Amino acid sequence: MRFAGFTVFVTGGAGFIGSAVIRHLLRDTGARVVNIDKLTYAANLASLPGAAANPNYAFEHQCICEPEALRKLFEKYQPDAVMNLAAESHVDRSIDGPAEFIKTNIVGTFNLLQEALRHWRSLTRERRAQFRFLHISTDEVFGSLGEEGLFTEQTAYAPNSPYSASKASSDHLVRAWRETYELPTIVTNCSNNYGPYHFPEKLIPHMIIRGLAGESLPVYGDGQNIRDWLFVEDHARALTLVLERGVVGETYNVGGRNQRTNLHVVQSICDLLDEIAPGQESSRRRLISFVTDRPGHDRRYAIDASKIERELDWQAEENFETGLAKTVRWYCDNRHWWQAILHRGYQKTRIGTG
Ligand code: NAD
Ligand code: TDX
Repeated sequence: MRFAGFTVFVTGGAGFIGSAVIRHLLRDTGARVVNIDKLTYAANLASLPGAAANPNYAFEHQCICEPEALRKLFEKYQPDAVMNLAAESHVDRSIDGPAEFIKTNIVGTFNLLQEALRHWRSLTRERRAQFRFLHISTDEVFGSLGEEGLFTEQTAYAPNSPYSASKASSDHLVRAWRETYELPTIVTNCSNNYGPYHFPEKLIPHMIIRGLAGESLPVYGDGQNIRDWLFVEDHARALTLVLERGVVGETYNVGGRNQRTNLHVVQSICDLLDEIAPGQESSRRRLISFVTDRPGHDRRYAIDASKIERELDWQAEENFETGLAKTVRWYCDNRHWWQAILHRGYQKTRIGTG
């Protein structure tokens, strides 16, 4: 069985992508998983149903900005790999309050690298050769594309938001720890994820939840910004493949080849909601309203995923239409999951206008 006898640290495992990675590891592999999470506003242990009772799972309520406590976790669990998904992840929040992004995304990654390095140096030669530090990054580090072209692993970094600048910084640290100290690191850069258990501040769940309530659907700017959508479970599979077979020191772009304008995404959600959850007197498309643009709003992201497809034999299984239909249905069938977030005080109001 894959990863049998392996202990994997997943930081940010109570978040959207981290929880998908843990569900996949526990369901499909023999890995022992340690979820290290600070439990910020974006975390939700309800995204890991059944995990607490699984003998291959442990949870550590821990911030990655605390090096001594991290050191104790490395000593306690003696991991074979670290998958770093702990981050502040929302661009609009980074516009209003960049400090947490600098702390977690840059300083937190630095601490994790330092403690991973200390641990790695203590291992036997054989275990040192197997050890991996997989850092999960974003295509936003590459900046914005014009009408043509795709991001490749060779594209130069040009981050435009406090969020993407903090991610770019952490990617550079990870590279430097490989080049300078020989820590076996790999970086992945993926496009916009979507799917079940996505925190309601992000475009797709935001529109589903507001659409269900018959509320206005705020599209930033002219709605012609393009994102390249990746179903979160396809991403989780890609990450464990990179962990298993990726080449140390390399970077891998992960994307689903699903470029869509934001307006198209929101219109598709309206049409799916009309079908799955009828009840509005006319099409929910009438709820769409164009609002003030996001400052520094990147126009287009698009990933060339041919390296991971070719070298690691990974393919996205969902296209945007099948993945979006599954996602809308999931939010309709699992209202308790997101209603609990609203009850905890999450406001669906506009932020990040500068
Ligand atoms: P998320 O916001 O849903 O979850 C982040 C998790 O990290 C939360 O559980 C939170 O509690 C935890 N966390 C935050 N600060 C922490 C700290 N200081 N110490 C420990 N835990 C902390 O994020 P996500 O969407 O799951 O993103 C995961 C990673 O993937 C991030 O690095 C993000 O930059 C990257 N990424 C996300 C997307 C996307 O579309 N969601 C796309 C590309 C890259
Ligand atoms: O209400 C909205 N209206 C709107 O038009 C919201 C919340 C968003 N948008 C637009 C802005 C973007 O063009 O939709 C697009 C997607 O927005 P977000 O969901 O905020 O995602 P994005 O800014 O593209 O970043 C996401 O993908 C890359 C993740 O949040 C990042 O963590 C990841 O790195």
